Amino acid sequence: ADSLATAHGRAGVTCAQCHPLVKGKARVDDNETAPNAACVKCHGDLASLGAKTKEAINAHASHLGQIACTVCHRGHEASRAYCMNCHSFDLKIPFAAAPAQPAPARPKPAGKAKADRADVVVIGSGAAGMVAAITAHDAGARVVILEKQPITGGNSMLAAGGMNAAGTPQQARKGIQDSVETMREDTFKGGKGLGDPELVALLARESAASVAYLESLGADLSDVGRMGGASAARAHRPSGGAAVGAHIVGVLRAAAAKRKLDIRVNARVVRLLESKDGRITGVEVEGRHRGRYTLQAGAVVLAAGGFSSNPERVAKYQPAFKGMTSSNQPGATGDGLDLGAERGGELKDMAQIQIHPSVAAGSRILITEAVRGNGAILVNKEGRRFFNEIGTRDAVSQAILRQTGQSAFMVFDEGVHKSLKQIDGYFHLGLVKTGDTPEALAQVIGVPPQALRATLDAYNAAVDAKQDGEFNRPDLPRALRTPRFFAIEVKPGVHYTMGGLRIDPGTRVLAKDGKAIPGFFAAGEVTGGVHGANRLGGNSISETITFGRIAGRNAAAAARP
Ligand code: MEZ
Repeated sequence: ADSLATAHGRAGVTCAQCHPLVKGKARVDDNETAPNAACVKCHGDLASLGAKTKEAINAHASHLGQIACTVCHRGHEASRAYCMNCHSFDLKIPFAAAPAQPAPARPKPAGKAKADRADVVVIGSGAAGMVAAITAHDAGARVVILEKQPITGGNSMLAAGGMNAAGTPQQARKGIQDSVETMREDTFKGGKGLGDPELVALLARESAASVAYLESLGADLSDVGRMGGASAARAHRPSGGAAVGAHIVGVLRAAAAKRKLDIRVNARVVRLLESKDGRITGVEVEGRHRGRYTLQAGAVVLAAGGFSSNPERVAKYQPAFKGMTSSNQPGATGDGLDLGAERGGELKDMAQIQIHPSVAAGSRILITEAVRGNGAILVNKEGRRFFNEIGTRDAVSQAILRQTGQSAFMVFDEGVHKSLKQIDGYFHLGLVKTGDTPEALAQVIGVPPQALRATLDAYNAAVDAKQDGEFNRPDLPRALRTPRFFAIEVKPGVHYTMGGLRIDPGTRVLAKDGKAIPGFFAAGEVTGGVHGANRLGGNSISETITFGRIAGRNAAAAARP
């Protein structure tokens, strides 16, 4: 039996080279800073390793950005590529299956004796948490971010299609007619009237300022596309149509690093601390190495995300979604909801769970709605269109589930491919089938060739006439005539949980009696009320930035009145 640590030992690397002693003791650090620095010193950083890697799937240059070596390469236990949480490639990683050597005695947990203090503790490091932390820091608060996963970014890291905002300079430059009122109406209507009207209005009103805020941190949100259920193109994303999430998370990581924010990964919050009079006063944490410790705080912001990666909880609220794949990162299990509910926070709309129409069949890989937004159509196994492709997600998903095999082919041409950089990634992952003609594509995917040809001819005629008589698709951005032709088989997958903790427009968490719980704020998917019964594509990142900013500002004020 061998492990990375024993192999290093054989090569003459001493324990102290990876675990240097500080005043004669090994430093207990959930971020594993020293072993990671040692990896980089000997092997180079991720960027240089990425440049050297020859394999087609280059785990050292992934969409997860600059993550620590020890996320995948474990010293005293079996290694595992983090990518494998979602992907199923045949990635070779040294010491993957080798049973680990008995680990050297673990340093004793520091325990409660060594309690920390911060002004604001933020739980979760997706966009909502990062923005709340950066905002609170900029307002003068001492902030700690706690993240249970070994990497930062949460689900925001995987966001693809864009960030909705109305009334932006980007829209004006492209001549797009939109308004805050239209975004408000679309969002409320998309959520079937179940959304909290004040929160919906706030989302729309602040959306352009949130885009400007991200730009002030260095984000590129110059491309604008249209998403399902939106009356106008308002999904902002990087130029060329690159994925919005990885870009924004990179920008937020850099902004946090510039401010030297105290970010602790591998640090799971197990309990919110409460004073006798019901104020939230901090958290109890279980660190991977540090063990249990407490962190007192003037205010806590919960930004721990939703529960789409918790199949049991999804099935409890929506038995019909039992066994469905999910597009979410593995940490989206809903622990934050439990933390908040245990302290009296009211949960609302918990049964409102969104399935996204297009997850690549047999995988967890989301095929962004932006592909349809930029012109792709959905075709069934009989080679026919069956629905308005840019309808709301609930409606499109249900339409797919009614088709043979409960799946559909997303069909597009080179014109759509060229319009959206993200599509390159689907080719890279081997998800795209190709044909020089519609008939050739039909042969490859096993649908009747004449039917697919007729479907494309009818669709192109509708685009020319600017009128989709058959399915009433409101936006027909381009005809599908430019060879080659492509298809990705898609099925609905659990994507977003609309329910969560009830908050007021100041992001204060509300108890069942409608009163705010002092010192307790929440933002992002862990909250309920913004999206009602169905979230529109592009509204999630918008929500995380807008409500993250408010939470950070108000938490800092509450902590340092
Ligand atoms: O907001 C989303 O969930 C989104 C835009 C997803 C996508 O299809 O890209």
